[in-house]
Amino acid sequence: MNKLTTILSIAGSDSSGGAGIQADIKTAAYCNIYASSVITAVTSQSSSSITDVTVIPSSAIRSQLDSVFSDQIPDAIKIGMLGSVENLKTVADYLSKHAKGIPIIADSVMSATSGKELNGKTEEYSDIFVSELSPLATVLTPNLNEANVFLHYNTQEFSLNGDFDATSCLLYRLIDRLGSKSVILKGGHIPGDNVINYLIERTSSGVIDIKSHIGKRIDSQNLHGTGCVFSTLMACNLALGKTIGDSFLQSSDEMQEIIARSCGYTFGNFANGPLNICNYNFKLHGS
Ligand code: PXL
Repeated sequence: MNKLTTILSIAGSDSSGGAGIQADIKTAAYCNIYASSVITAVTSQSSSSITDVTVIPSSAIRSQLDSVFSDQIPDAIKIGMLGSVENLKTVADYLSKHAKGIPIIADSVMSATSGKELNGKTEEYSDIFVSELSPLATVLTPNLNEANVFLHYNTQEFSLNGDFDATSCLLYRLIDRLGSKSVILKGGHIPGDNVINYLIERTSSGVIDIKSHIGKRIDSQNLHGTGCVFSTLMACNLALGKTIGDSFLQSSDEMQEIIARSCGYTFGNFANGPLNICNYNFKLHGS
């Protein structure tokens, strides 16, 4: 009998169900891939705010990892919110010993849309992320704000404005600083009529390759968890053995489709509502 294809999500819980581990498991289900999970933190949040973050102790992170790996080595690993520098160090140490050759997709999530820091002090966390975790990563998926934090720029300094030379320059600096095999700069926060995602990759021949994916910007109030979904789509596509370049193009297309089908409802206080990740025929009140 054949083995299941699996991904592992190492991430925080979002009580609103839109982001974090809840989004990751739904995304894997949408891709017909089995997901196991290592929970790093429990957030109390609604679609508009986070009121509490309880960080899971690193001993429990290690024992969850041991349990998952005792069954089967995952085909790809997605890393989201880790909650603390200690958890970051624990995960990096574990994966450096046990995950050689497995695609690792690290979403450099630093704060929620509300601005709340998700991993303790962002400055300290991002520097240790760069020294310990990002060199292990196959793909990193920062948005423009996170890219600026990694490079110690302030956000105003690097706003891009669709300038191709400025974008290439930023991509080269990012991959150089982060030391990962590739970096995807997500375009959602970069102003413009289109959303342009960029991939910069060190290829096996040692050449640096840049690809872009251009999608139409969709006006939606339901975008909570988009970053989590995108990085999990990447994990699923890599778990299926696709190249980084093909996974990038396919995940960007899938992300567009998910956002496009998530516009026709409201949720909660008309804040940042959730996505329809699984293409469910959601029941709506009053229809
Ligand atoms: O989207 C970033 C993110 C990741 N993980 C968890 C979150 C959030 C944002 O709210 O709550 C658990």
